[in-house]
Amino acid sequence: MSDKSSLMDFTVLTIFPGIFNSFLEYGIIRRAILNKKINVLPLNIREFATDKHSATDDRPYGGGPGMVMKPEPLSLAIKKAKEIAPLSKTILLTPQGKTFNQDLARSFSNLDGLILICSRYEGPDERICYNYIDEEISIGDYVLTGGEIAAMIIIDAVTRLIPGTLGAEDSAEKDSFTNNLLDHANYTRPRSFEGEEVPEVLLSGNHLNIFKWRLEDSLIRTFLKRPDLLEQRLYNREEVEILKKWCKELDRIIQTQSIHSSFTLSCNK
Ligand code: 21W
Repeated sequence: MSDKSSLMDFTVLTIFPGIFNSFLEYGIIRRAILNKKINVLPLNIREFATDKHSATDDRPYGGGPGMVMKPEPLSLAIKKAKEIAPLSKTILLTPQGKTFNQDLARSFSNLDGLILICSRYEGPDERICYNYIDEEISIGDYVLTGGEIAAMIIIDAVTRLIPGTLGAEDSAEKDSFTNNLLDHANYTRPRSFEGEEVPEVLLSGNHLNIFKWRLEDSLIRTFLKRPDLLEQRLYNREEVEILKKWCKELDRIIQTQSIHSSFTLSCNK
């Protein structure tokens, strides 16, 4: 059952197209390409250079360190990319962009294609941004040497959200961040490893109890590791019950604790 309309085009503009080779040869990305779910085409910006040295960069007007990406090769490369994949959205990867996250990945996964422009040096001549760019995206607040890894991250995160790219039992719906909960812990054989046992409930075969244990584990882990996520979500009755149970449990611990500390204080008097 091939669905041609769902093929997503990623056209990548870069001066280092070779960086993408191994990325495209493995795992889910490789399978998505083989199954015609995605198309990834790196274009070498240098091939669109207009001067005799095929220069893609030049010195900044106003002086200063670093080089700027020349506008002419980039504009020609973008025009070519739009010819190849006319319905694509054009994205400039830049530290100044909006921070990429799972919500953006989800909205990108519904598009016909993305043209991903990888900057190098100090980035492109600003005039490229005026008429050629739909959106500027960053992958986080740290400094890279160029946009290629950012492009791979976006291709990776978006591809696995395209229906049919993950294995049958592997579903993107239960992912962390899809519902603002971290994954529960996972265990496999052996039952005993370096003196640590697999939680008993997971061996019980009781699927309701296993489901409840995993939900509770997800909530605990999110509370401990990413409490910011818990504030962004809505809770169903079952989750509220789990949270109330902790409140009671913590309350009990606190009560006992305060008795001990007042005891300590009175001893020190
Ligand atoms: C890094 C380009 C630093 C320009 C002030 C003036 C794409 C990226 C990139 C890069 C500079 C992304 C400076 C997160 C990233 C990317 C290359 C500025 C120094 N400061 N997401 N000049 N982080 N980075 N150069 O770096 O192309 S998405």
